[in-house]
Amino acid sequence: MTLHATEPAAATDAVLDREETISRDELEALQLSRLQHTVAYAYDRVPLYKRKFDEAGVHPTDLRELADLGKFPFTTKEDLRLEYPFGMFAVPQHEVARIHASSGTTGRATVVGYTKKDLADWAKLVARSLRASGVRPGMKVHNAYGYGLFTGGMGAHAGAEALGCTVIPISGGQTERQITLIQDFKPDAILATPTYLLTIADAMMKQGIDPASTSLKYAVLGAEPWTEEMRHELETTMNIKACDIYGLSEVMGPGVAGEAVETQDGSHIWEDHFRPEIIDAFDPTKVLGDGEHGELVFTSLTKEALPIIRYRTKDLTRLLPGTARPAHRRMGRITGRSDDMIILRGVNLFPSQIEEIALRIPELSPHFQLELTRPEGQRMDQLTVKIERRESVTVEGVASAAKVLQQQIKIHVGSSCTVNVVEPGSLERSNGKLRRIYDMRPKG
Ligand code: DLL
Repeated sequence: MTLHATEPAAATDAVLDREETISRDELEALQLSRLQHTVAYAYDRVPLYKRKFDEAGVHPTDLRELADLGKFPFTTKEDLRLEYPFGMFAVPQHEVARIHASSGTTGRATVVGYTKKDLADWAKLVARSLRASGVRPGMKVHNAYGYGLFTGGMGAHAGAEALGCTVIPISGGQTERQITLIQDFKPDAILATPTYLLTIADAMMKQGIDPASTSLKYAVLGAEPWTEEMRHELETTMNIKACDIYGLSEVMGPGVAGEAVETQDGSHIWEDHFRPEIIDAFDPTKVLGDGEHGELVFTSLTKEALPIIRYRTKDLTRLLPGTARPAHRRMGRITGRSDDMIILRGVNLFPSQIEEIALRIPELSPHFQLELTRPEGQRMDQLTVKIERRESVTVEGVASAAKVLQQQIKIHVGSSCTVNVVEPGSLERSNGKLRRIYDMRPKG
């Protein structure tokens, strides 16, 4: 493996925002005053919140301490859909400086808006996340998140600019061109989804370029679930430090939480702007304690155009104490989204579990798909894991690797499945958020 001439800058050389270094007590006092403001602001300005609070019999004045947040009703994606397009906005349209939206592949798009101040806060938090992940002012940043209504491209772009970087706004796709620009422009950092970075590394190898030989030193990856095993894969093949960045459009976009390169132990949630909670996904009246697994819920503390109260993300994780930024809690890796969970004969399964297991088997690549079928005349669903072998593996090697994968899935997840090892390059490659699950069961 090639070592770079310039070693990563020491993580301690950065100047942090004041809010990154305050005490937990000071942070919670700030959260309470911002929360009281936000809840009253949402109630006064957004009819949906007034209606929901009134129905639940709560009033903004009931919020006296942070724990009182649990009395307020949740907001869901469905609420945003019903209020399509601008019903959730708390400011007149002329104060909305930008609009983003989800793709809307499964129903109506969800639309979000930002005032000028919201955009400045967002850029500040993305800059904070990038800096935590090792990116420094003056570095060249190759931004391969998709530009457009998706928050990834423009959100990451504004953050990198705010940090003082030179941004290369390539967007997602056109992988050959990405590789040319990485070689010619010599960026220090790359921003992409983990599976798209894998696509880039793979395409480099096909062209005879060693992915470890580029100028890249840092990657800031998010927008989809990924595992420690995938981090190891990308860090070793590309000779980079890879950190996580988390976010969602309804709450802001990328930069709700970001990971520190010196600890690489999960993203710190920027709690001066968002109050997180973990709830029991099946019994949402139960707010869980730190360390317990459940569904992540967010309340915005500073947003003007789209204040969001107790938004149910459907992301499953847990809250952990802060480390590199002690006052800000971390989130554990996201196991998956509750709506991406496969229930196979009573056993719950997430694609990330398969990624974790498969990447520990040296003969198998990180390229896999999960196919769900229900064969004619049968009532039982079947899971087939289609996974590419590594280039270097023999036919005998493949047969035993398939068996190991099948056994490991049975042991660690509890599901029986079929494993189909396929040729390198035969499965669809990611351009952004990768689809892992192909549900071919008869509808209805
Ligand atoms: O994906 C925002 C984003 C862009 C985050 C670029 C990071 C980097 P949405 O399209 O609204 O926004 O999708 C949000 O993506 O609820 C999670 O399920 C998933 N997700 C985002 N970041 C991560 C991550 C953007 N680091 C949804 N790990 C979220 C796991 C993630 N899942």
